[in-house]
Amino acid sequence: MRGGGMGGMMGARRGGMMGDGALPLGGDYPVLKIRVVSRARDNDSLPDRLTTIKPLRLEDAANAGNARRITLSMRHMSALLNARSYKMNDIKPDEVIPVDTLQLLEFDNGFHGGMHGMMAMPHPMHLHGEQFQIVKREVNSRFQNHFDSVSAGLVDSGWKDTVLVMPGEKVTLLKPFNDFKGLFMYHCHNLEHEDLGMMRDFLIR
Ligand SMILES: [Cu+2]
Repeated sequence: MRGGGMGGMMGARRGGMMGDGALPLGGDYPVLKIRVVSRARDNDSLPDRLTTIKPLRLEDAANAGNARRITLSMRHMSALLNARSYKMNDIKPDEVIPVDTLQLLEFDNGFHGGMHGMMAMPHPMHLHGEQFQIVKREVNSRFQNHFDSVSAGLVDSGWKDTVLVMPGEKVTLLKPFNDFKGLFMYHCHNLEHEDLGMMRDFLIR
């Protein structure tokens, strides 16, 4: 079995720093060898319908015309959300959300510019609490090759708790904040990035 896409991109990045033989962006590389040792029969069939998903509606959002923007950025030894690092009990006004509302949020990973080579990183963004739905994914044409390297594997429909935001992208989503007040984290799920501070709290009240 061959891998590619984002792994290939990481290979290219590593090669760029070390100067050794790097994988080209999207290049193939071996990840798994499967040895078939016996024959088996499979009579399983998928149900006609798995589940019904009720689409969230933009017009139901409390801020339909004014998405809460969360800008993703990397600096030397830090990874930031709206230029902030994680800190306990450090809720800023744009991180306060009224309970029982549907919110329009956008993750901006350099879509509006300002990102340079080494800072171009994919961020799998995770929001605690209820699951959300993706409204749209926009790609800055300068970063089209990053999108193309993973687009075949992206599933933007249905309920999500994490969304991959590639360099040069802006992903807009609808997320309900129903029933429970308190602190709800949002963070990059890349372990190195969250350890570098790429994590914040929403205060639902
Ligand atoms: Cu990240």
